[in-house]
Amino acid sequence: VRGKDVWGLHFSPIERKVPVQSLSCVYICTYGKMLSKFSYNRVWIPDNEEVWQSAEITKNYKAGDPFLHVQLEDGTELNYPVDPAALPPLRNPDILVGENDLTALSYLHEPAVLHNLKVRFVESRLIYTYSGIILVAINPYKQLPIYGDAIIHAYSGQNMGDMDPHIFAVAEEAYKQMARNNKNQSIIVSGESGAGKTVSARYTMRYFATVSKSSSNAHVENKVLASNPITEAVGNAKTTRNDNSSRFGKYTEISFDQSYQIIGANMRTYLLEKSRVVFQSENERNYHIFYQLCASATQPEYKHLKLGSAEEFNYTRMGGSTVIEGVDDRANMVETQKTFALLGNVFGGDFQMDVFKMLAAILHLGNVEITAVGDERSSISLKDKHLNIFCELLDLNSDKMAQWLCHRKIITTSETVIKPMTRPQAVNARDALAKKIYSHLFDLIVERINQALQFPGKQHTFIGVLDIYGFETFDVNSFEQFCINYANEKLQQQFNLHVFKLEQEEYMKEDIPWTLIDFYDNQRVIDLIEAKMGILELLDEECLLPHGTDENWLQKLYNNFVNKNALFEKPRMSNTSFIIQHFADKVEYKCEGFLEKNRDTVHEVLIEILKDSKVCEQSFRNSLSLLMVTLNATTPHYVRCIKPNDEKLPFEFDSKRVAQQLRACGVLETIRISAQSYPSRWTYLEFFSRYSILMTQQELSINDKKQICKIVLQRLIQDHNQYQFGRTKIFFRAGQVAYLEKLRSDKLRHACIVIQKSVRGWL
Ligand code: AD9
Ligand code: MG
Repeated sequence: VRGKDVWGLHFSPIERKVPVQSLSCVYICTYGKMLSKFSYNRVWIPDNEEVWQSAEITKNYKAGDPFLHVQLEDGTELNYPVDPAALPPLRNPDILVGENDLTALSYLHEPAVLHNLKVRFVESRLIYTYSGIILVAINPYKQLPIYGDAIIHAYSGQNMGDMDPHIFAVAEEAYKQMARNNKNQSIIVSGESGAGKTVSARYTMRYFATVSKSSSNAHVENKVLASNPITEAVGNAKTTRNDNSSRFGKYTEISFDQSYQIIGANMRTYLLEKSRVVFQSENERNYHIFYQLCASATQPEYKHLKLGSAEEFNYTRMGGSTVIEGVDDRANMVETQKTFALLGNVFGGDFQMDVFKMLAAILHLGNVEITAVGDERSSISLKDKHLNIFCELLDLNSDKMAQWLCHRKIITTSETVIKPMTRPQAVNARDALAKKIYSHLFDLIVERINQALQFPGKQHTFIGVLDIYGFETFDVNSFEQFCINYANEKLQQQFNLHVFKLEQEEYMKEDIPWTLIDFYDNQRVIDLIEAKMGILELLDEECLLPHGTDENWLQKLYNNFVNKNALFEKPRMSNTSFIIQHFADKVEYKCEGFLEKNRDTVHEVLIEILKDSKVCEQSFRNSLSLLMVTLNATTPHYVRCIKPNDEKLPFEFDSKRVAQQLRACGVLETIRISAQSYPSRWTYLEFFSRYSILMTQQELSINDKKQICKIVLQRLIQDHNQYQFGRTKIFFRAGQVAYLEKLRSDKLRHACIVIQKSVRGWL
């Protein structure tokens, strides 16, 4: 038995099976005086700082009273105003606090979930907790000794419920289900920036690499793991929220052969943040690889790139600071090169040099001086040092380049006109080119990684690991947030359907009549975005109009949806934004730039098709629907990462921030679904051992334990809709276990008084 005092005890499911009568005697004798504390008339009331605070009801509440008489934990007594139709949520009995599965709580609501996570994280330093089929992972911001090979081996082959919650338990479950059912699996990791998605995804991959090491292909698992530092070098950057923030989404499929050994991997990437190549906000950096390269500029092999310190280039110095505390860019360049080498021939010397040339070319392009010539024109000197290096590195004609950057070609039906561009237009064109080169380079690297991870042998099954941006909302939200939030709506829907299906299966297995649960269905938001004449179709139409503008498009949205679709609103004070009620939160989007960014993707497709006529990933929308098809064909496993505070402090729990994320990542939604069905499930044996104190001698004399449980429960809870008897388990509606616990504690208290009296008499 762990815990500080008897009322703060944490029982794991296994410990709960200890015959409780024998323990309760010890409790009663030792802690008899504390029993009066053991009551369930405690509630949660909203609190500005902590989101919720605990309060004890000090006077019986009569139905309809506008006040609840409560005492706060600091002793303050108050008449708390309540809505008689919606009384404050009840607190769970202490025995349930610290549960390693949130859905085992009897009262299922936000304060209960928050409190449970806080107790585990702050007091017991446990970062992992289940919430039904979700693993909630709270970022500890501290290296913990829980990821070594010994721990991997401890989880290998074990059942999820027998071990403490862990990212390795999820990986093991996916691996086991793949082998048992011969079915592809997915691990879907989500959470906001800095919450720990990439770290979690890496650990799952390390788990597979360790437990399913290939015996025939040497180093295949090392190569699979090597794909992470490479994609992080070119796709991660320092942001104000995370020093190593992934600026793209990634789905890595790890392939296994018939004996479930790793035989390779394949990755797909989504929505690389291209704008970062040419613009970084204060205290942010460009992609790591640029700084690694600049830090190595003086090395002989990079001399011809004519680079210098990152301070010398517009594209790397814009954020103010070019260094990250604790990060040695030069040493990391050595690591990047080693990883390239590890990946083999496809990352051979020539290819590496091409990559570095392109990266250096981008930096030089950013330093090309564009001067205004009057109000209408701009020009670039043919002597511009950076223009010449740029062209030299990419083997381009500098005259043409100077001309092309400052002029644009307009083709009409009758003629082709060359039009000069203003300086801002030319700067824009230069930046667009830089972004284009970088995204091309990124795709090229991903393509090569995929080549390097193909090995002989037929893929039998795979486990996909999805590390994607979570739902986001900022002060100003644009097209990028719109795409990310749309992707999250799709993932949430897929999640809801999956939970629904699992519940159904469990009920069937236990021979319980299936009652339909009212699910929150986000299909209506998805329709608003993607259906015919929805937001995206109107956007595409506007993009095709010769004089289409963001404002005209927005006007069409207003005309089509304001007062017609409850999930769409026009902000009162703005004519340039719109609000969507997402499953997680309301988000206000600014329309500026939507057309250009949407066109960009379309335009790029055309270029891509022309270049190598490869029809794939024509746009984010298509790649998203492809991802959904893949995910739907796999058995999903969910990891929700939570960032506990914004200061990156170890084991600091900011309740407000956590509550906000629990709402946004669907954890509370699962809780809501659980609360509507039968959240607590006890085997007959568990029920028997815990509640035999409530059984009469006559009931206990019956031979069949299952029968006893049924009789007792029918006597204790008259409303038979509050539980169901399954084949091996009893299913309880929310609140019922708390009620049984109260009956049990009353009985214990009574027993305690009897014992105390007799002990006193005996003394
Ligand atoms: V982003 O959306 O890509 O900006 P992530 O991926 O969610 O974000 P990341 O995994 O990069 O966050 O974690 C951020 C930092 O938190 C890491 O660099 C670690 O310093 C820290 N972290 C995250 N998880 C753990 C952990 N399990 N143990 C210790 C952790 N530190
Ligand atoms: Mg990340």
